[in-house]
Amino acid sequence: MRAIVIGLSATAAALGAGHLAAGITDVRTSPFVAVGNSAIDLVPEPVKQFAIAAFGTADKLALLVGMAVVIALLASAAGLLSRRQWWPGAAVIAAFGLVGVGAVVVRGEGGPAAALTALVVGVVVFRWLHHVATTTSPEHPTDRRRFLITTGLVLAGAGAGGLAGGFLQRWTGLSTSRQEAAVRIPDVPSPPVPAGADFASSGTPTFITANRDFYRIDTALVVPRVRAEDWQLRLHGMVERELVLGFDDLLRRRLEARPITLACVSNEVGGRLISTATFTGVPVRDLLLEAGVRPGAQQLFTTSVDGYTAGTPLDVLLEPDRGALLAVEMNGEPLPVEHGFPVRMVVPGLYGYVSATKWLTDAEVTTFDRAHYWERRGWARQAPIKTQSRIDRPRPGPPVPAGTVTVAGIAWAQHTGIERVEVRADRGPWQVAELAADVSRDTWRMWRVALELPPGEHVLECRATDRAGRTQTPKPQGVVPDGATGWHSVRIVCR
Ligand SMILES: Nc1nc2c(c(=O)[nH]1)N[C@H]1C(S)=C(S)[C@@H](COP(=O)(O)O)O[C@H]1N2
Ligand SMILES: [Mo]
Repeated sequence: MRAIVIGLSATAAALGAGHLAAGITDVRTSPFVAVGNSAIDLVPEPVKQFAIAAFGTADKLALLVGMAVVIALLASAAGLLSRRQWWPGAAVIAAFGLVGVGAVVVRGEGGPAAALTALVVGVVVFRWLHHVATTTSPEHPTDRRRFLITTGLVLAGAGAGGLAGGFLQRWTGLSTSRQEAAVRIPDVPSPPVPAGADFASSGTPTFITANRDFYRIDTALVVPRVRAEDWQLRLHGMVERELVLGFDDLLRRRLEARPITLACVSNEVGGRLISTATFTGVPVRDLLLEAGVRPGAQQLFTTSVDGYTAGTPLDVLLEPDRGALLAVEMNGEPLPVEHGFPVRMVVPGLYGYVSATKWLTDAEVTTFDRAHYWERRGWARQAPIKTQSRIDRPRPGPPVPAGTVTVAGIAWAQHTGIERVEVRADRGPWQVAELAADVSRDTWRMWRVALELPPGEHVLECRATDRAGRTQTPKPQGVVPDGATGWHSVRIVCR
């Protein structure tokens, strides 16, 4: 009996802690829900049909009840396994925690923090209660009381944690808001990405970066939580008509979808702060024309809910074919919270810090007199993305077989396009690389080339030339104030 109580209490503590951690840190679902969602995905179609037929709209409830029963059984089993030593039961709880971590990670539903918290709390509490139970005797009244009080405290804590987590999640209501936004955002056809757009088989990234792999840069200690229903944008300043738009007002306008490669000015030569997604949103130009930009205005000064600011030149935003968006979707789903839900800006061809304001809430048409966040900290006011390239394979590491070595990587020159990539080994002659299918001048371009390399150490270098005829300068420059330059080089050993 005590054994079962221990198993159930520790599991309750784990779930409560997981729920609380999800409420505090995680932006989508608690580990319990993630496991449930995975169960839904894993269940074979006929069983799903049966469940829907049998339980109707209560099928989700049936699943949750079913899960609760399974968990209670596992928890009891964990307790019973541990009548002598503490660790077999703890191992069962840890295994279940790992399933939770796996479910969250595989589904890309935010970090594993909440599930890990649940795992750790479950194991620690289990060990603790087991210790209390084995050092007290059920016959002795004070010992009995001590065990009951400890268990009671654990259960109360679990309940409070679970309630607080639920409250936090409802209070911010973000997951619901995102789900509802997904339904409200109209389907916008985006140009299909052709099959040969990447050389992932040769070691380049995939052409489209999955949302969970997309690089992330911001100054936010805690990710701002804005529900779509509460979102508002004020477009004001040097305009004829000030616009105040809610999320649905935005959705009533013309939406476009297209792949865009974002890059961070802090990306070192060879760095990873570059990713590509299909963004869906309202053209910034449409909104600027609607508001009517007054003569003399120079920049669109955008502010996020957490006070971050960026300044984007109006002549860029007003170019008829620039394609800057107030984006609401990234790869077909509402923006992930950490990527700016519900609305962010993206401007092809400009580094993120001057253009890609996340959690956007204010846009002022103004002059360059107003300095934006990074400009005040010594970075350039204007920052077009520099033509660059990177070697992805081979990378320094264990020796690779000598002979034919395929060198592959990426090149980018957003809004201009890549014309040519060349690669050389050991300062020998440049060899022109094969380019992957051309998708758009606003996205990166993958390349590869086969080099003949004898055994020994080699230095590989690459350089890109864009469609404006500019070849990457070999001159190394750091990321401050407007982006790094220089050729990416990789030292490898062939054997
Ligand atoms: N609100 C806000 N928006 C921001 C930033 C920020 O710190 N806060 N960082 C910018 C920078 S420097 C970059 S490179 C891009 C990164 O966008 P991502 O995190 O979606 O990749 O967002 C931009 N937008
Ligand atoms: Mo950045």
